[in-house]
Amino acid sequence: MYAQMIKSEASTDDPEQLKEFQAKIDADIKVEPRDWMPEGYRKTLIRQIGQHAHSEIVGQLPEGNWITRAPTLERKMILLAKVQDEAGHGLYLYAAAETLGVSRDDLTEQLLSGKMKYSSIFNYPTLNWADIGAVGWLVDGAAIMNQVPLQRTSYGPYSRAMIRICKEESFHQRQGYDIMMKMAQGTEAQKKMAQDALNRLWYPSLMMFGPSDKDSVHSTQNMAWKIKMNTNDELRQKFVDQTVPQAEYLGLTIPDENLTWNEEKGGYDYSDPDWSEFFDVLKGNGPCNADRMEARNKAWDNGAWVRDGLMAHAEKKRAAKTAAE
Ligand code: FAQ
Repeated sequence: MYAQMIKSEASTDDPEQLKEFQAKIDADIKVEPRDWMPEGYRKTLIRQIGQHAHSEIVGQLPEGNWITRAPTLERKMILLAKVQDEAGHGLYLYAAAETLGVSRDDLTEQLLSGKMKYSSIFNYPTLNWADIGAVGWLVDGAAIMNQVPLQRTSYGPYSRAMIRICKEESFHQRQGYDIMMKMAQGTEAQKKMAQDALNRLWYPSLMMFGPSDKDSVHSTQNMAWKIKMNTNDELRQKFVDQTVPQAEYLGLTIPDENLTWNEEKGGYDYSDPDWSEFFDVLKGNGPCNADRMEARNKAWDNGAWVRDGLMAHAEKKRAAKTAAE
C-alpha cells in the first residue's frame, strides 16, 4: 500500500535537480541528510530503513523466547548478547530513518497499525533449540548476504549503520553455525532435530530476499539510486551457493530435490520457495503474525509510563531552564 502511494505520486521534482542528483549517485558520492534529494528517494528509504528497523526489533522475539531455555550458561549468555545486539541494530536504523524527517514514534505507530512491514521470516516459530541454531546460521546468514552490499548504499547514515551492523551479524551467523555443528555431531536424536530445523527454515530463509525479480516493485528504481546494490534473485543465488557446502559439512541435506550444481552458470540450480505462501505471510496470515504484533503492541503499551516519565522530566528541565533565564 505504502509502495503504491510512492509510485502513484507524480514527481514534483525539478528535472535539472534530478539530473544533478543522479550524477552524484553515479559518481558514488554519498547523499547526506541536509542534501537535496528527490521525494521518492526519501520515501522509499524511509520505507526500507523503517522496515529493516522493525525487522530487527520483531526479530528479537523468536530467539528471545529461548533465552531462559538455552541448554548451558554459556549458550544463554551468547544468545542474550545476540538478542541485545538486534535491539541495538533497530536503534541505529530508527536513528538513520529519523534523519529523513520521520519520527521513531511515527514509524512504530505504522508498524503497530499494520501499515508497515517487517521481514516475513519472523512470522515463523522457533519450536526447539535446533531452530535457534538454524536461525543464526540461515537467517543471519541471509541477513548478512543482503546487508554487506548495503554498506555501500548511497544514503550516508544508512551506509554507516550497516557497516557496524555487519560486524555484529557475522558473529551471529557463527554462533548459529556452532549450535548446528554441535547438534549435527551429537546423538541421532540431535542430528534429526538439526535436519528438521533446516527442513522448516530453508524456504522461509530464501523468502527473506524478497519476491523474484520479475515481481519486485522497487528494485529497478532503487538500484538506479544505489539504495539497493543487487537484485533479490542475485542475492538469493549467492546465499544458496554459500550455504550448500556449509550444509554438506554438517552432514545435513538441503530439502530440495532439484538442487544441482550448474557448471555453466557457476552456481546451484534450486527450487523457488512457494511464493503464494510468501505473499500470504505478508498479508498477515503466517503462523506467528498475530503473536508478533500482539507482543509488540503489549511492549508499546507497557512502556507508556516510561515515555510519559521521560517527557515529564524533559518538560520540568525545560521549565527550570526558562525560569533561570
Ligand atoms: N518480508 O519490490 P521488493 C534482520 C516486500 S534481516 C516482508 O523487492 P524491496 C536481521 C517489500 O517491502 C531482515 N516484506 O522490495 C536479524 C515490498 O512491499 P512494500 C530485514 C518483504 O524493498 C536476524 C514488496 O514486498 N532486512 O532483521 C520481504 O526492493 C536474526 C515488494 O518487494 C532488511 O530489511 C520480506 N522478506 O526489497 C534480526 C534489509 N521482501 O514495502 C533478528 C533491507 C520483500 O512496497 C534475528 N531491505 N518484501 O509494501 C532490503 O534489502 C529490501 O527492502 C528487501 C526487499 C530485499 C527486503
